Amino acid sequence: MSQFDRRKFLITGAAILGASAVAGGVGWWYRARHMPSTAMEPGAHAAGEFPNPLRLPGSSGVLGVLDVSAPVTIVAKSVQHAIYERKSAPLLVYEVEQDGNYWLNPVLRMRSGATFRARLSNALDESTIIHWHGLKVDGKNDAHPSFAIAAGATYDYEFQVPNRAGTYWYHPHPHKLTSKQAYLGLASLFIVEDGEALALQKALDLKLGVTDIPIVIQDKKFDDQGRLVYAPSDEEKVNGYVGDTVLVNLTPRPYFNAATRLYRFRILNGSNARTYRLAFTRGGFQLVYAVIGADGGLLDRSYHTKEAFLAPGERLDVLLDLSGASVGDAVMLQSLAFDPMHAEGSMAGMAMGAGAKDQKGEAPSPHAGMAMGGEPSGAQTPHGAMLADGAAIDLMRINVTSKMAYEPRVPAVLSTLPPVKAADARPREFLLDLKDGRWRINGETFEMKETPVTVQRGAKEIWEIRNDKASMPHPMHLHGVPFRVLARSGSPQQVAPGVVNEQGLTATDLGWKDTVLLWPGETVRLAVDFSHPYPGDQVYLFHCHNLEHEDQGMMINIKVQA
Ligand SMILES: [Cu+2]
Repeated sequence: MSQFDRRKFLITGAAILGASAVAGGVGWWYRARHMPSTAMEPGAHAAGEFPNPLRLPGSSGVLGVLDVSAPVTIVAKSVQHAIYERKSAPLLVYEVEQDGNYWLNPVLRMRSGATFRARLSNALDESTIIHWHGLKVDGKNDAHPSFAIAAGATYDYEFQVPNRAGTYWYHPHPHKLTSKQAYLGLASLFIVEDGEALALQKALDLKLGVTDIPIVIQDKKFDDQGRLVYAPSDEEKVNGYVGDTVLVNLTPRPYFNAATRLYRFRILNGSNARTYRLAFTRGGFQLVYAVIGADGGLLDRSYHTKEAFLAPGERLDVLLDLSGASVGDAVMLQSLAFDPMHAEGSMAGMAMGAGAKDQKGEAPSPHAGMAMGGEPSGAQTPHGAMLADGAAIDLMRINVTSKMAYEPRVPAVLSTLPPVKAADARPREFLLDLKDGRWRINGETFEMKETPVTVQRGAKEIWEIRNDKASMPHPMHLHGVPFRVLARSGSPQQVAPGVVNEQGLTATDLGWKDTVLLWPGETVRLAVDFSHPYPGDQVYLFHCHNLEHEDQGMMINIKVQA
């Protein structure tokens, strides 16, 4: 079956599930639908293929939860750490020490409205700066690359966090070094809590790191010594750098042992360039799951779906109900196969896209690290196997290992989102395209001191972003100013199974957003409100979160004029 046929096949019979708001949640398990033949059956994989316990956020150590009510010093440095095949190798981390305890890439946690104070100490051998992805801050705290500090220097952050509860994250942002530093390890979550979030945790009996599980998905390449390899070719700088080994919470081929109850997964796509088409599957069936939040916290209600695309930088907050499962069952968190659309007419992307489209695909890679058919497309393991962008990947095996009585009671109303007032908003258009091997925004590539867009403070704008037909997917991220996605049009067919409303939005587009994916030929409309409390002009960034694209200059300054 050709890729095109498969695309058609995948959407046959797809229903819009999101329109049904369901209180409770009993029965999601049984409303699973049979998967297309192109998807793998998790039952076909022995538990032994997922031998590594998922790294969970504890009270310290790697991804440990760190409450940041008091000032912290965050040291960006290289450490020796074993990720791949238990081989100790260099890893870049954000390290925090308190009272003799150490956190590496801590999951920072704080209350909405509190003040965050942190000193970044740069112990790398090159410049860096931290960006607090999704947080509403002034320009000085936002990590514009002009604030990057040299090796050995420090930078002090202090800002009130006005954001509502949500799963935000942090990563480096020095110009032309972001992709490498993030890839080599520098990234983690920043969880903001408020009364509403705590009430939901209580209603669902959720505990962070136990039943409320952060899931950071990143694809990497390792060499034979277990060292991370970041060496994009010129072609990979245009297409994005994809790895052959997919890590969840820095764990390759992880398993998670679950009880017969409901789990929350806060999923971050922390990959440089790979998009995932997320599904939970069991024995050849796609399970229905509930999307309760996206980039900027809870949605108004839960939206049921069987799949959702998640592009680099985006978050998806989901509930999976295992209360109907039996001990011995296994569920796979997967990325289903999709057309990566790297070569929609662009010469530069042609090699990769042609490869993906040539896959005959009846039996795509059963799990990360296995060979894919088709042309070479960038990711090559030490053993010569490849994992093309868009390949089917088994991300994590969830083993149901214990029984418990649990009656899920998901509130019918999760939150209240203000209606989007777009009537008198000022329209502004953006075009994403490729010229001479460089991705551009309205014909521009990044110039540190130039501000191609000036917006008045307090302005309400409608941004209409169009991705050229001859293009590839671009997850566009706006700093400092969250937005709402109003509509998506011109979408490729493969988006259809995840669409939840008449505006063409998918569950990933709902609620407050800071990053939005544009497929080739698509147009999205955003409502952006440039009201803020900070004195003076603020300079923010608008860029592609395919980090190779960003570092190659697919980024512009947005000046918010006081
Ligand atoms: Cu891009």
